Amino acid sequence: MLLQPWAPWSPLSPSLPARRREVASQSAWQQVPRGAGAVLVGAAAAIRPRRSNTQRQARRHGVRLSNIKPEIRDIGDPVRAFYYSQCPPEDYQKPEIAFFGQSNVGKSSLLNFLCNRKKLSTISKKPGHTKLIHHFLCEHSFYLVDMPGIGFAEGRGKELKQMDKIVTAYVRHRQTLVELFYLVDGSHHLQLFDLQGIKWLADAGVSLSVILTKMDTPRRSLPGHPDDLAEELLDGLYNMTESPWKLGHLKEMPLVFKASAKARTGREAILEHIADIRKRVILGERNKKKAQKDLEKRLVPPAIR
Ligand SMILES: Nc1nc2c(ncn2[C@@H]2O[C@H](COP(=O)(O)OP(=O)(O)OP(=O)(O)O)[C@@H](O)[C@H]2O)c(=O)[nH]1
Ligand SMILES: [Mg+2]
Repeated sequence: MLLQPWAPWSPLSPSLPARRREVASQSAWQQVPRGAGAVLVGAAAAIRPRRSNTQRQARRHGVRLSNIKPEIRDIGDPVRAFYYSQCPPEDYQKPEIAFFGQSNVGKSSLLNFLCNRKKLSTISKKPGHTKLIHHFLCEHSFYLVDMPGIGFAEGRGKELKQMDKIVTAYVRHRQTLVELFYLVDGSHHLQLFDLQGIKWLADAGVSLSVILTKMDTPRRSLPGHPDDLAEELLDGLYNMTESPWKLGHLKEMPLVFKASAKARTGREAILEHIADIRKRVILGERNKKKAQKDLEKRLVPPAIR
């Protein structure tokens, strides 16, 4: 086992062949590579019976704006993916909200905390614990996605290379990814690595917010740490080289939330934000359908109307 540094935006990252869009829409079980191993076959096989069942449940539950509450009660079994093709098929009715950031920053702990479950996603002190992408179907209508960490991770070179590939593929190609939470360790000094990571995602066109984790750690233990890490982070993002915000490519700076899974703080604000995103997705879909209908009406010749 090696502790190796890696980042999807580093020049050492294995370059990813351009994927065609239709690959993502193929069924995951059709794409399990030969000899992928029992775990992978099992994970992919688990997707098949769930799909029709979930569709039926989603139809029965019918997602309406008034049904969307800042609470997560119903959570399905996770779909685990070691290869990108094993992620659940993209479904525009089920937007995805992902948790991303350095290994050990507290992604899995935060997901458990938000869902109010202790063992939904396993946690560990060792960096690089989560090696697969985990899709959790919540309320039959949206996914929370626990990602492998970036940065330093324990693992074999081959494993890390695959983690790099799947993270890059997911971030670059996932059409149903509506929001990505980039987690920053609030108990440490701000790192250039995180600023680069956020910039990399923003440049890739990912809609993102930041969560400062482990906010229970007393600030006094970090001499010289500024009072407000959130402000330091936003200043850092704005002032970094080729900042898309400073250049005017992006208008709004990311929202910054503060949370602690240990002290159980910051949950409500994040859940409210998730509910808002889900509402915006539904409204966006409605507007799209309405615009399509209006267009169709306009295209019909007046005599027929
Ligand atoms: N003090 C404190 N520790 C936390 C908090 N959240 C997580 N931790 C600890 O941080 C360590 C890593 O937590 P994980 O949730 O496994 O982190 P991760 O980002 O999922 O890590 P990888 O899966 O390795 O990428 C564990 O020892 C947790 O107990 C928090 O809010 N406060
Ligand atoms: Mg994890």
